[in-house]
Amino acid sequence: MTGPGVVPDGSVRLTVAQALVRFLAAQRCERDGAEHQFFAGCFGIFGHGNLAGIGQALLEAELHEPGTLPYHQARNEQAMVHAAAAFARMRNRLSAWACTSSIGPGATNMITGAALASISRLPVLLLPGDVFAARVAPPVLQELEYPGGYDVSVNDAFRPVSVFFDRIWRPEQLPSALLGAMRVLTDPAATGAVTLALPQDVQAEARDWPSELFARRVWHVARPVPEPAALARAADVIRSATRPLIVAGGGVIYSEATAELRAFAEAAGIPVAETQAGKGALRYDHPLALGAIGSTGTTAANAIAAQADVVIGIGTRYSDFTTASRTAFACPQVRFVNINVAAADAVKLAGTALVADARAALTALAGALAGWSTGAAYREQARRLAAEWDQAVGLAYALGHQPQPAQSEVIGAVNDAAGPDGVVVCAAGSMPGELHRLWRSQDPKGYHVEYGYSCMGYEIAGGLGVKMAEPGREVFVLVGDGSYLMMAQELVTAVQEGIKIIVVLVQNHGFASIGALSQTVGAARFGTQYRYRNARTGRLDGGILPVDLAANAESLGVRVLRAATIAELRAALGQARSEVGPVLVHIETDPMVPAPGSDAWWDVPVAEVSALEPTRHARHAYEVAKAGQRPFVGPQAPPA
Ligand SMILES: Cc1ncc(C[n+]2csc(CCOP(=O)(O)OP(=O)(O)O)c2C)c(N)n1
Ligand SMILES: [Mg+2]
Repeated sequence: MTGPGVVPDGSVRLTVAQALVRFLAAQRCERDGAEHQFFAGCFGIFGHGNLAGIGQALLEAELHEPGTLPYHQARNEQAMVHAAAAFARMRNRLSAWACTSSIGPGATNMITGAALASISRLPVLLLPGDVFAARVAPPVLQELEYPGGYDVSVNDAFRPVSVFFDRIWRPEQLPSALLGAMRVLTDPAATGAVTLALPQDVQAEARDWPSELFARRVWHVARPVPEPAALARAADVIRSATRPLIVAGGGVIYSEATAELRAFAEAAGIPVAETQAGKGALRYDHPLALGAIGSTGTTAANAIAAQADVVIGIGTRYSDFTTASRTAFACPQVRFVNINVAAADAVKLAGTALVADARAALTALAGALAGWSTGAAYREQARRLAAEWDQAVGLAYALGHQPQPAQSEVIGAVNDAAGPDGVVVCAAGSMPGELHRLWRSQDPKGYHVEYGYSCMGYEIAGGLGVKMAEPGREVFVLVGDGSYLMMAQELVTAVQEGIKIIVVLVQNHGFASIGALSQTVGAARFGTQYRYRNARTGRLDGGILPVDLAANAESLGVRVLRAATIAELRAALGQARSEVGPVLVHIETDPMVPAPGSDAWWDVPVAEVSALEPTRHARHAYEVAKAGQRPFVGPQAPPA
């Protein structure tokens, strides 16, 4: 029998799993001269598909090289991927976590997390266990016997949701798979979920590895500069504008380009609207800040968008929420200049593409446009519209709605409690839209709403990841009752690790968001409330269910504070700040109070024929709105 260690020719004898762990611990990342460890650690839930391989390797690392790849337990595999994605987002994608799972259900539980990470371009490394490569006694427990081919396992379902996928059928494949994985994880244009599926037997197999495999390796995160000709084209388009608008997306924040954005906007006098991922790029009270754009946008941003002749998208993938399903940009001559590190995004809406890092491009554009500016009347109009909107926000924060408060008042109280340094975390339900419109953001990293996948259940797990990435900042997780019921179990992880998050649970007995949407499409809030089945009607329209989610959280070991009014909520948030461990604040709100909006559209097709009058009515409204949709948007002839 051979033990691990350096063998005489300089190679190292380790299992595949031990080699993998050692490799991950040696990876570093550098941008702008700052270098650090790339992997902060490894989340994991063990089963027969990973405990003897990766599990054993993590144990050895913990005992012999503590701190190199620390292991963290999670309760649910999907949640651990969410925590990893949130961590990466908070660190501007310069650090990541690995996630190890068993085979079968443990692995497929990670698929939703993988989709979220890939859609929002957040680096996570997934290490699902896989079926035996040797296939000597199939099927292994939890193996899908795919009749069409024995090389298929459930892990093939990771392929479409991963930006890189490989399965290590043989130990020799590991080194090149690892290099490929690292390249993608550290490339801002390509990053997302990277999956290395690890057959259970291969994980435990030993091999002599060249010691260079484990050498410290630095991955340099580039800031691609714009090509001069492309820069000139972009500057020409912008110079032709009289009513330009900047749409700041997540790329501005990941690139740490917010100072350059402000300088460019100020010099050129261009107002700035923000997507969900880009919110926080410019302080809410900056004179050029229009706030949220699109379906969940402000009246200010959407009024300017409707008349904009040039839209400068920076680090945005122009989701349907951003473009209000391609109705937001209504000027017939509107043209787009798209600054994006990913070429696929830069060409959208038939725009003039500027493939580059956001910071590099903004610096270059500022130079190319030096001395050029919009007219004073336009800038003043933008400032006035934004001020009007902020007044509406102030009113929504202080509605004084009785007997139960409105959700907008909860958002106002949390905004005050968060102050300039707190971070708000949310993902699904009615809160992301209200937060987008109403949250007064003061810091680029203070607003963390995951709206690429808008996955119910991301909130608490994501909050953990945010706090782990920025332990010095207070983290406020806003979660609806529906999302809490979907996935709240990582509260136990917070208790276990002593991770201080403040969860604000907004109880409204069902899906306020989907209920409201259902009403607009003529579906009468069907199936969106948590109610007993009514013996009389046979429908789910009985009394409210007797759930006590505060008691539920308490039973998991979390400190719970119950608030019935906004005054009590404010007091509870103050107390929560002084606690050391995780806290949950429970409040019930009235789901029927709408927050101020901008009447922007979102394309949700309505039944074309129906026996129901409200549906027919909704279909008519749908067709009217649909007529304003511009599926392609350009290219238009430049103004003469
Ligand atoms: C995993 C998942 N399933 C379904 C949806 C569709 N969906 C979006 S919001 C929502 C309801 C959310 O309910 P809750 O968290 O209570 O928030 P509320 O709408 O009441 O504000 C649903 C079902 C989703 N976003 N994610
Ligand atoms: Mg709800």
